[in-house]
Amino acid sequence: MSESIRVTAEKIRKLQVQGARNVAIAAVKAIQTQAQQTKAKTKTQFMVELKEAQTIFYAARETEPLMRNAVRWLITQAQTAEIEKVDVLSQTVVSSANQFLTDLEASREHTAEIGAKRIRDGSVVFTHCHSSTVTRLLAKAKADGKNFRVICTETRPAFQGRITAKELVDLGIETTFIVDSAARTFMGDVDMVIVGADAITSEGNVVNKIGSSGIAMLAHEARVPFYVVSELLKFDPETLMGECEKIEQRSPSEVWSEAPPKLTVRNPAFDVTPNRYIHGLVCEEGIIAPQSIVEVMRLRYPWVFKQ
Ligand code: RUB
Repeated sequence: MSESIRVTAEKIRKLQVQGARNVAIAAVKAIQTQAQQTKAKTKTQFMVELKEAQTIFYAARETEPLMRNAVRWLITQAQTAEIEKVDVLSQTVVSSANQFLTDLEASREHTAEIGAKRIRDGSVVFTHCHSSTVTRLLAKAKADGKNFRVICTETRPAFQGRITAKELVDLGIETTFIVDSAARTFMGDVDMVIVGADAITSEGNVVNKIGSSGIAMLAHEARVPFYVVSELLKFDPETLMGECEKIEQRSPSEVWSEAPPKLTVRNPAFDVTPNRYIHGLVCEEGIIAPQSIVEVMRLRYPWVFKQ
């Protein structure tokens, strides 16, 4: 296995690279590096290397369909290219990876432009965990001259909310930081909730950081619109075929490193927010009903359905 794959997968596993987009970008870049440094002599050997990388990345974090879709797309580009020479195949993977990253960036920009229009002057926005897509949207709203405040959660047990808080403060956005369990206390002060996504199922349910579904229910109770902002490629095509999105179970030691030996500690990384609690899915195609995800995917990314 190439060093770039091993090192990157380890960083992803340890949350040194976190958030669905960053995970996907890191995997794409590592495969690009592997393709550049390949020792394969034939197309068959080259494809074996790519498949090994795929297995390793899929296992690194199991609730990451954006990464899986990205890796699968790269492999298909190499597989279907009528090219046998390894150096030309390598160039194909390198340029396909560049194209994927450029398109992903363009999607985020467009999504941020669309979502920023929903931030009202003088409003209070609530967010949970760290989503680079949410931060981008808020940065765009700020750049557009909107004046708003943000309440963000700490996000136990790995404290990703601190990344959000630092980024927002650096952007000059007035930000209040709370522990996750204070969400209901503050929901009455909030005009809208925006969270990111790790996975979107065929029914339009959204998998995101643990606690998101509870926050969605609190928002529902307080009649506060709950938006999810996400690239469409976080859709998991396996869910259309009956699979449930797997929820990554992380090490109990992240919750309590010196827990009493007989105590059971559970640490699910994500939960599922049912579509009925989601006001809108903000994506590169606009603000859509989460239930329309399959239809929109078939139009925009038909290749996702080809296994
Ligand atoms: C991060 C998380 C984020 C999504 C979206 O969880 O749940 O909301 O991944 O992020 P973790 P982005 O820290 O466990 O990876 O918008 O950056 O893709």
